[in-house]
Amino acid sequence: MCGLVVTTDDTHTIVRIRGDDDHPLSRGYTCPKGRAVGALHHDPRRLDRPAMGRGEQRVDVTWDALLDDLATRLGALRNEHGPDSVAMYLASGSAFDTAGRRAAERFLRVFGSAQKYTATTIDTPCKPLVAEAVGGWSGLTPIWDHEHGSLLLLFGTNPVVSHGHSNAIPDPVQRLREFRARGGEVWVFDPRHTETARQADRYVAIAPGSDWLVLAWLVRSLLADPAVAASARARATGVDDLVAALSAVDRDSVIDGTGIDPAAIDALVTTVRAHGRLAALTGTGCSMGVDANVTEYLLWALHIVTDSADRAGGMWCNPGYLMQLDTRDWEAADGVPGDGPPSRPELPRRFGEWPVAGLVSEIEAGNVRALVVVGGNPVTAFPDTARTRSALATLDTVAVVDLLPTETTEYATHLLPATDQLERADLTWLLDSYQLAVAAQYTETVVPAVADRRPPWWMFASLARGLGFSVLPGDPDPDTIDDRTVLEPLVGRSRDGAALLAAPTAVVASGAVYGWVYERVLPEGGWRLGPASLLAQLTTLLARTRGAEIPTADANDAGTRETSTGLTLVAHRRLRMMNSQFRDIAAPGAAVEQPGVLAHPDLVASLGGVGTPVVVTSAHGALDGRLVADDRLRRDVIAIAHGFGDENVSLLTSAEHDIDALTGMVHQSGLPVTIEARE
Ligand SMILES: Nc1nc2c(c(=O)[nH]1)N[C@H]1C(S)=C(S)[C@@H](COP(=O)(O)OP(=O)(O)OC[C@H]3O[C@@H](n4cnc5c(=O)[nH]c(N)nc54)[C@H](O)[C@@H]3O)O[C@H]1N2
Ligand SMILES: Nc1nc2c(c(=O)[nH]1)N[C@H]1C(S)=C(S)[C@@H](COP(=O)(O)OP(=O)(O)OC[C@H]3O[C@@H](n4cnc5c(=O)[nH]c(N)nc54)[C@H](O)[C@@H]3O)O[C@H]1N2
Ligand SMILES: [Mo]
Repeated sequence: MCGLVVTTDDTHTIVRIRGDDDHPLSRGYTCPKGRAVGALHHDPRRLDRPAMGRGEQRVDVTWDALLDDLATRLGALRNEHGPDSVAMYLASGSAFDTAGRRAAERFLRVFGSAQKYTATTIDTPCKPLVAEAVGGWSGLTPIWDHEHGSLLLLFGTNPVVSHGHSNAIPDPVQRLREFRARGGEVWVFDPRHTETARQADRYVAIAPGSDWLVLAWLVRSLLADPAVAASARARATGVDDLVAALSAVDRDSVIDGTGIDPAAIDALVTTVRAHGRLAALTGTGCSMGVDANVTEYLLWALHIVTDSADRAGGMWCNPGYLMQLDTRDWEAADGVPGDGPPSRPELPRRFGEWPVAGLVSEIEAGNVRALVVVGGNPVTAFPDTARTRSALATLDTVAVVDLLPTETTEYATHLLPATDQLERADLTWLLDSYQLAVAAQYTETVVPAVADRRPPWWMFASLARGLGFSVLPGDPDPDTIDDRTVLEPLVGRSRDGAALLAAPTAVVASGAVYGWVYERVLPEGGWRLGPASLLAQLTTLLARTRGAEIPTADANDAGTRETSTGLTLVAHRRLRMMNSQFRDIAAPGAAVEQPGVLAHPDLVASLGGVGTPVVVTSAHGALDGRLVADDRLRRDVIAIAHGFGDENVSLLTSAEHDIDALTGMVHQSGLPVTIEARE
């Protein structure tokens, strides 16, 4: 998301990387991962040659040999067991490779397989779900109107480290400072006093899993004003259903359930009323929890009730420089999911894919016999690590497209070395709707590809030809074209293709635009504020709140020396990593992140001090780790970042239990855990 200036010498060695001062969105800023792409390019462990076989049997082969063998196997499986015997997992590493991602998706579609899996259902399916249920189209991504807004509420997101969840926020500290310098007010709700909380006007140490209660109280309080309710009815259907459901929320249960100081709750309601319009964003702290869908639903309700949705000073939806969503007509979707995969019929099929939670059982059941992984690391990312590993080991064909060896490439029977960010031309296609402006960037190849690394679009185009079909328009011979040829049709359909190709950095067509969602997308009658499935989940959460307790700030004071219960595990990101990437690659002279179980210093002391080896146990598994003191955390919370190999937090999650019924999302944050010192 950040513009980089890369300096090379005449041997194509990367000698320097810095933030691009002329980039209109990142303005000279880049995070440590950006500065490390040179080290990634030159890393001696990089996959340089196609290889086949596992373990001792693995040998380097030619591209022809690998692609012939893979095409023969996939073709035979399709004939014998049907196209659904071949599955594909597309993940983070493919999200920033526009040509490769599109070619891989098209390959699977034309091959005819329904077995498509992406990282969405282990990250954030609540967002497309709610967009579809409330707005009629899953592709609506609300973006903070940072130039015109005056109030920003952040729930379970830490953009100073992550640079945003579904909003791309490069240069986050400066952005927040500018917003506040113009009179903007920022509130951060997080069980950890985060790097972002340091930039905020108000920090609220909320109990994990209780964001929905704050939002429920806010929406209820606002709708209690008849004038507000009347204006909401003019924009939305279902307002009265929502009001009825929220009548069960009272101030005391909100204070109890969130652990928030009553004065802060009242101040929040007053602040929201005073500002009128606002922007509120969530991240994985909400999207990975039990209350994910309800939180997101109430967040949308808050925007709609305050007339902040698709309006200046609130949230806008970015139609995109490349996709130009505001020039199309959309048919409202009904939100009804398709059936799950045969071994897990209860899992919902949404947005053309099945939840990741179903892939391992599909392999175990013998339905999936070959897996193609494109830029993903299922062994660290999927729930229930041991089961994922065993399932992968049983497959005769696992093709992995990656840059580096990972826990997952151990299981590869076919290893396909890809070109990296500096070795390929690219376009900000999947970021199009997430940007803070209507903007895009096209970049040429910086250095030629090293060794036998190839662009993934070339791999899928060649593989398709071996199977008798094509994934590229006009069926060109992949050996005769380059990245630019593949990207040109997308450039040509953009707002101004010539400007995009000519610009040395990103081009901005405009800042926030409003009103196109009302005009083009909204179903008859406006927003839908009373979708039955979400109201039902809200009602269930409310019933649970009145029946049982949610841990509050000091619930953990009973922690003993050896064990501590009443703890909740939360998810968080690390500055120098991107999931499992960059955990061992840094810019020259910089350090890499170390794994650890983050806990409040009092808890750390009660368990034996910093560095004590501990076992963290959830309902589904156990993890061995070492204690790290973090005085920013609530006492009843521990935090473990995702992406480490041995101290892998996915040892604690399950593909079978704790799955959201509407999305198939694996619960990865807000899990009850215990922790004890290891002997
Ligand atoms: N540096 C870096 N950047 C990244 C990534 C990375 O690994 N490293 N990963 C990328 C990816 S794939 C993603 S999905 C995004 C994620 O982007 P974010 O969601 O912004 O990042 P997180 O650090 O996971 O922020 C989650 C926050 O939620 C808090 N939290 C946990 N539980 C709760 C809760 O119940 N309620 C509330 N209110 N807060 C809670 C955590 O303490 C944490 O501060 O980041 C992307 N950017
Ligand atoms: N328990 C638990 N589980 C989680 C999470 C959590 O917080 N807790 N977080 C979840 C989240 S938010 C996400 S997004 C998923 C992430 O799940 P994944 O996307 O599967 O995980 P990554 O570790 O990002 O793997 C990306 C892979 O792509 C490779 N890669 C990098 N660049 C390229 C490229 O240009 N081309 C190709 N072909 N490959 C490339 C990298 O080397 C790496 O192996 O995990 C989820 N799983
Ligand atoms: Mo993610």
